[in-house]
Formats: sequence, structure tokens, C-alpha cells
Amino acid sequence: MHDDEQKEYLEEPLRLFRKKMIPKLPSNIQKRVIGEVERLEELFVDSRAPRFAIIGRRGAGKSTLVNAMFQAPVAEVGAVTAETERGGWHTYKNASQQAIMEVLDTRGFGEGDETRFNQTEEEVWQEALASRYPDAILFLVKAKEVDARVTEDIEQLKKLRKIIKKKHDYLPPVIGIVTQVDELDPVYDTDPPFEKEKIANIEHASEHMKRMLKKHLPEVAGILPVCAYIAFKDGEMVYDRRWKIDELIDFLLEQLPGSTWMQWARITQAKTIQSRIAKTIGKSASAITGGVGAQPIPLADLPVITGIQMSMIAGVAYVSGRKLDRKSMAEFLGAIGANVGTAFAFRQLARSLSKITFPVAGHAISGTLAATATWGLCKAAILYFIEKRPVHEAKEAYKNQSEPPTN
Ligand SMILES: Nc1nc2c(ncn2[C@@H]2O[C@H](COP(=O)(O)OP(=O)(O)OP(=O)(O)O)[C@@H](O)[C@H]2O)c(=O)[nH]1
Ligand SMILES: [Mg+2]
Repeated sequence: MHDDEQKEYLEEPLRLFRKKMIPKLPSNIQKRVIGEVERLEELFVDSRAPRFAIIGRRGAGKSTLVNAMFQAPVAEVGAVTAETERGGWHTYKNASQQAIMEVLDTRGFGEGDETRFNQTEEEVWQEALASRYPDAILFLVKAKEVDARVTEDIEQLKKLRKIIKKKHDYLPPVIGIVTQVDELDPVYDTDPPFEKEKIANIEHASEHMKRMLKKHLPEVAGILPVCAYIAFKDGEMVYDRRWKIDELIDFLLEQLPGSTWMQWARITQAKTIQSRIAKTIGKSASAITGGVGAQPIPLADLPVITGIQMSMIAGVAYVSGRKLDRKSMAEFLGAIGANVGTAFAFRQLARSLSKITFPVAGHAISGTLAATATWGLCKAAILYFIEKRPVHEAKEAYKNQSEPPTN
């Protein structure tokens, strides 16, 4: 996602801060601040689409799960042939043709059809894994089939991890997913939230899968039961039987590297995820501005610091799925009544920051003040962009500034 707006609003302020501000900081502050800048760089600059390997037998619900996470019919459900893209990467793109998620297609997994492509499964994987590796492996088993023989599948999975470890020195976490739990008894209890009896059977199936996976793969990251069933008509969702998909999305976030978080939030459109990432951004930005503000700063440097706040606001807006442009940022600043200095610096930021003299004279800031102001802006941005609350609430949050949480 490296379009111009992204560079201008997310990356450029960080780059300027690194270049112009960091060298001026006393070493004790410098160290702390650099750590936080790196955190933001991981989120903003290194940002890329998350990559998964989704493993499971035919009909396990791999494509359906992808659609459930996207809330859109992006993957073909119940595809008739197993031949397309076997062993290759499938890239999901947004309307602007940017890659937003990549899935290593392991169709044909465990089907022993090695002759079809004159390539063994291992050869297919070696090829697919030459350039990229999955950040995480999702291992799907139908709830009704958890006691079928999955040992072979687990062996395959381990082989896949081994190749990745050897090639990329990375061991992707494995997440076991019990799919299609709605199919378990009692059959009349089809729609979530499920009744007691169904829940007990779901737990039973999950426990079974957990025991099995743990036995062969003790380091498995977690087991989650889900129902991913959704139906679309003409691109619109007409039926939604999803259960525990948000929990899965949340769990996956913890397994994914920070560089994929921004995209993950946008793909899944999950508000809880978006808020969590936004708060991470806000905490780093507050620590940076607070650290810098802890010592006297020449006025000429203020825009560099304001730039961090702007980068933060742009980050929150981006996470919410908004297009990054001047309009949405200006709208927000206007709505919360941020001071002209902030808005001014922001408008100029993309041009030459070094040439700007900050228009608000005598703007004395202290470390705490800078940190609380930044955190106030973050809270307001979360309410405005993510929670989509009325403007006056965002304004309140900005005015009632408090210290950022320490954890
Ligand atoms: N009831 C129910 N049906 C599901 C669920 N998930 C998937 N299905 C159905 O199961 C069938 C197979 O789902 P797919 O998502 O195509 O499975 P897949 O793993 O991608 O299959 P292949 O691509 O052929 O390997 C489809 O008819 C889905 O509608 C679920 O959670 N509940
Ligand atoms: Mg499929």
C-alpha cells in the first residue's frame, strides 16, 4: 500500500522526525523515543498485506472462512475443480488493486494426486515458498470430522513449516480452527448464539482437536471453533450465520507481525481491532511527543513534532478504512476545533517542513502536556473515524485531555 497519500501522511512525518529531531535529543531520551518511532515505522512504513497458509481438506471451509473474514465474496466457495492455483499464492486485492491479503493455496492437500502436475507436493511448495512465506498457518478441520485421521495432515503441515524455517528462518504459528460447528448436534439448533447442548458439543470437538494437535505439535498457538457460514447474492450479504469470527480475527492479530496490522484492520473491518491498533499508535505517538517535549525545543522544531501527531491521526483514519487525503484530515481537525497551528503545520507538512516557522509564538510545551495533548487527539480520532460518534463527542475527548495509559 505505497501510494502517494500513504507516503505523504504516514511515512514522511516519521522520516523527517528521524532526520531532524532524533539527532538533537539527549541520549537517554533518544533511546526511548527511537524505540517508539520504530514501532510506528513497523506499522506505517513496512506495512504490507498479511500472508496465510490455509490448510484443510476439500470442503473444510477454507474459502468460506476467507469470505467471512472479509465480509465479502472474495473467494470462490465450493469450487468444482481443485486444479486452479494449486500450490500457489492467491492475492486478494482491493478496489485500487492493492494487495490486501495473500493466501498460499494448498488445495489438493492430502489428496495424493501427485502425478497431475508432474510435481510432488514438496516441489510445489518449494517453488511457492521461494519468495514469500506465510505469517501464520491456519489449519482447518470440520467439526464433524475432528476424529477422522488428521495425523497425515499434521505431518504435511510440519513439513511445510520445516521448509519455511529452512528457507526464511521463520516458524509460522499454527492456529487450529474447528469449522462448520453449526453442523454439530443438535441439528435443529442452527443459528447462533447456540444453546447449551450445542455449545457443549462444540467444546467437545475443540477439545478433541486440541488434544490431537498438541500431541503432534505441542507449540500450536491456539484452537478456535467457528462458524463461517455466510451467503451472498449479487455481492450483498444475504445470510449471516457467523459465530466467533471476531474472536478469531482478534486472536490472529496477536499472531501477526506489526507490519501487517494496518491491512488486517482494514480487511476485517473489526472495530475492536481497529481501536486496539489505533491505541497502539496513539501510545507510541504520545511517548514520542512526550519524550521530546520533556526538554526545551526551538519553535522551528515544533512542526516536526506536530508531524508525529498528524501521522498518528492519519494512521487512525487509515486503520478505520478511510481514504487518506487532506479532506478527511482537515475535516477531523476542524470538527474537534484543533488550533490553527496544528492545522497549519499539517497542511504544510508534505512540502518543506524545514522552511516553516510555526505561527503560534510562545507555544511552550512540556513533556506531559505534549503527551496528554497527543493522547487527547488520538482518543478524538478513534471516536471520529472508528467509532463514528457525533462530532461533539470527539471534541469533548480532545478537550478532556488525560494521560495515556501506561501498559
Ligand atoms: N453449514 C456450514 N457450511 C459451511 C461452513 N463453511 C463452509 N460451508 C460450506 O461447505 C462447503 C465447502 O466450503 P468451501 O469454503 O468451499 O471449502 P474449501 O475448503 O474452500 O473447499 P475446496 O476449495 O474445494 O478445498 C460450501 O458449500 C460451504 O457453503 C459453515 O461454517 N457452516
Ligand atoms: Mg476453496
